[in-house]
Amino acid sequence: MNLNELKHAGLKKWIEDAVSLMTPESVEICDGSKAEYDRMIKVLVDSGLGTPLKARPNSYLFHSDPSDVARVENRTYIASKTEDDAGPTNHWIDPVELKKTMTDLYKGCMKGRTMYVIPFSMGPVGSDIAKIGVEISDSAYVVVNMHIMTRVGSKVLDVLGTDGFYVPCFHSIGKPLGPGESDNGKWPCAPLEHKYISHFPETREIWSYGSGYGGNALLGKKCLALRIASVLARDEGWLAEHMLILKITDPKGSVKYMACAFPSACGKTNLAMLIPTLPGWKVETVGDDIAWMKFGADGRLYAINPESGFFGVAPGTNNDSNFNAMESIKSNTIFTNCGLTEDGDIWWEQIGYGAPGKEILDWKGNKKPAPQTDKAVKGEEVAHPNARFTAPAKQCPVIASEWEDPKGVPISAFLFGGRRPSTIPLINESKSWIHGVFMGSITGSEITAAALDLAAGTIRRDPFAMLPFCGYHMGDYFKHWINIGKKAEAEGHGDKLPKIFFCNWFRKDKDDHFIWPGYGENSRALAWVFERCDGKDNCVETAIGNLPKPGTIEPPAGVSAEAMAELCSVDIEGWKKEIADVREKHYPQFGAKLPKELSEELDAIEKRLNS
Ligand code: SAT
Ligand code: MN
Repeated sequence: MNLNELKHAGLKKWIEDAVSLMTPESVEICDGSKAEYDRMIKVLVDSGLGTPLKARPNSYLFHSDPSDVARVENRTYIASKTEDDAGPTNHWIDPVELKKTMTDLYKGCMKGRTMYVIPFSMGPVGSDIAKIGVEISDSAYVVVNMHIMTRVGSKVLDVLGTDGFYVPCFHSIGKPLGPGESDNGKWPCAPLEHKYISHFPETREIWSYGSGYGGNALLGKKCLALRIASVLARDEGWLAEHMLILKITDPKGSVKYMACAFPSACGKTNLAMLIPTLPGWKVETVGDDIAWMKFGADGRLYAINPESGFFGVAPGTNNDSNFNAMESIKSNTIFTNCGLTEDGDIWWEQIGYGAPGKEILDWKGNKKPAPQTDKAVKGEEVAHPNARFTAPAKQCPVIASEWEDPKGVPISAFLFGGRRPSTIPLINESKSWIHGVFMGSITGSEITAAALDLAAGTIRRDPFAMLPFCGYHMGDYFKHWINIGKKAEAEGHGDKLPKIFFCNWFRKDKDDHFIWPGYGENSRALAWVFERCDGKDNCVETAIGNLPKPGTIEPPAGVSAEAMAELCSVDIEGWKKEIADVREKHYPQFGAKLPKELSEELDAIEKRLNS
């Protein structure tokens, strides 16, 4: 398709303006076909950026520049009209000033390159929960990743019609080519101080410059599906959340869906694809990272996974930690910053086996002796710790049959969780919707070894696991969650709201050993949640919420009855410290925007703990 065939006048004008500004050598409108994917892969292999993997059909390895290996949070901006709307947890630049700076960077930035126009749908094409974006990018690597992670192509333009709404997304790697110049195997990007990942919430625009990696460049994911979508959700009365969606079936064949939020590195993808150890139970995957939820006519909250692929962290993934992920990446997968073995396969730390052969190529392209075991050596990693796989969701052996249902799946429970070596019980049901919002708002992980400038034992709070992904003031975001509950209650659907839980798979004993085995054994806590949702009398009311009644969760092998009791009890002294930490360090940052319902909740828990 060429530009003149575009039926959407606004879109055509937007592209034409971008062409005049960025001056690419050519423009291609992506149709999302397999032929297009193959052609892009050829471009990438020919330019020396992609390596075909002998061991995995239709799979490729990329090595990025060492300066371009992860999301750059300190170069990520929420450029709302006022700084107060971005809130204390986001970086803010005045939108007029930021657009000026970035327009200067965009001038001529695509010289010598092709401008790809990528129309994509977040969510099944045509679903009324889905949204459309159009990304302009000068990276073929972005095109192939977007093909996997989103629904790309002509069918999206059909839904857009002549005047439909789309989120315009600019992306440039910021590395124009001179005459005759090519990338020659070197990952193109701009230096850190020129990188910008910018969001303009009022005008629903995304402008990204200088990075080709992950969430900085695949703009459907965190930029659109979370930061911009969270603003749309606030304005339109729905929820855009950093949550996996799982389907769970009990031994009698009855089904529930749960949406779960965890900060990074707490095993979200693993939980989404968990293999239950509890006999007769089944877990299937609807999504592993993002959930968009709207109320249905029946008053229940329906969720879709806006993505169509997994962009998962590779190191640590193995047949024990996540068998289904390993199965999902056997073919048709893009790997980034993994090691390359002599027999043409990828390798990473904790993949479950040592590397075959004598030598291995690390993620920086250096030859090293092949590691005999899969243990990580800090600073000497073969794969970068944020190495990733991009794999089609449909390749997951336990993908739920309804994962692309345009109306979504009805959510029965929300789970929040983090890495908390002490205090927080295995599983705890909130007493009310607002108490659940309180739980979400204090989510966080404990720093175990001293990291960055935080002392060991400090809790790094990541409310709702949304801290880097909320496109507006977090205090207003808490209020939005409270309002969702109030609205359902006002409409007589309060009883249909999902129940809210807090879980913790990471409790440790005094010798620093995990008390709970995690992984497949987490199905025991999920089964308890399932039964709570059915109103089963399996809990005891406590000061902090409803905890499992003794005997309702059978301890897995290796967990003593005493340990189980500890996991399911209230640590009064620990909780008093928790409350003090929230009161003194966490909540004050939200200032006047902290909803009074949350400070009241804090007072109420404290009072119960003291009585
Ligand atoms: O790079 S992504 O933003 O897609 C993944 C992540 O950092 O969570
Ligand atoms: Mn994520």
